[in-house]
Amino acid sequence: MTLDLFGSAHDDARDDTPQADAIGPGAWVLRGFAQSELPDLQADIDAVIAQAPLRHWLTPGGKRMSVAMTNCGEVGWISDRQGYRYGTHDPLSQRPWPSMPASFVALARRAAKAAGYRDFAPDACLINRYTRDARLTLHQDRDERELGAPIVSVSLGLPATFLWGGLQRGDRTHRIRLAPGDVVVWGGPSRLAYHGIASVEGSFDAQAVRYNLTFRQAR
Ligand code: MD6
Ligand code: FE
Repeated sequence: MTLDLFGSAHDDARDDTPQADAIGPGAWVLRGFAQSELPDLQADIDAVIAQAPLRHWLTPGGKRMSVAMTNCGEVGWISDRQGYRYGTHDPLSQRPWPSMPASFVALARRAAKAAGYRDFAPDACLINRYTRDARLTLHQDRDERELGAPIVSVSLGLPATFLWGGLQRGDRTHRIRLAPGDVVVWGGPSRLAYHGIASVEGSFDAQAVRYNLTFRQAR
């Protein structure tokens, strides 16, 4: 299910973006939306990682996640034996998470607006690094207090296959290829849709990775 956007209620998306694919009610893939900013975003990612290194969280069940993660913003997403939650401090350093770079905030707000969500004010940005063998199984993003705000997800680096399902775990899933610069925005009736990353594309460069920035209004 990938519908092109022709004169829907979301005129902003049509005006501001080269291509917006509706993938569900209130859910859009903004193709190439962050394309021109990729080098600047990567530099800012590297600066955050220098302060708060990527790490592999344990799931509550005790499994090491294959995706490496860190955070910036007022709160960061944490997983360990105690469960999933948001916290103001990096458990590795006991220091507050690095602040969210201005470039991140501006992009997230612009993308949310293009998808019809005004006044998006992210307080959490999860940075995910996927090597070629990393996966993220189907899940809902439901640890945030403000479920009225959308999720904004930005892809950099290697392309990946995004799984997009419905509100029930058993609903059929669609496979959507995400290229660097693509931005997915989901909110409204799709805010609790199941999603995941099935695979990351290979590359001749063994060092190549995919990064994903996920913006939320967590508290
Ligand atoms: C993606 N990421 O990488 C989508 N959710 O394109 C997620 O859905 C996600 O990476 C929760 C925690 C980490 C994630
Ligand atoms: Fe997610």
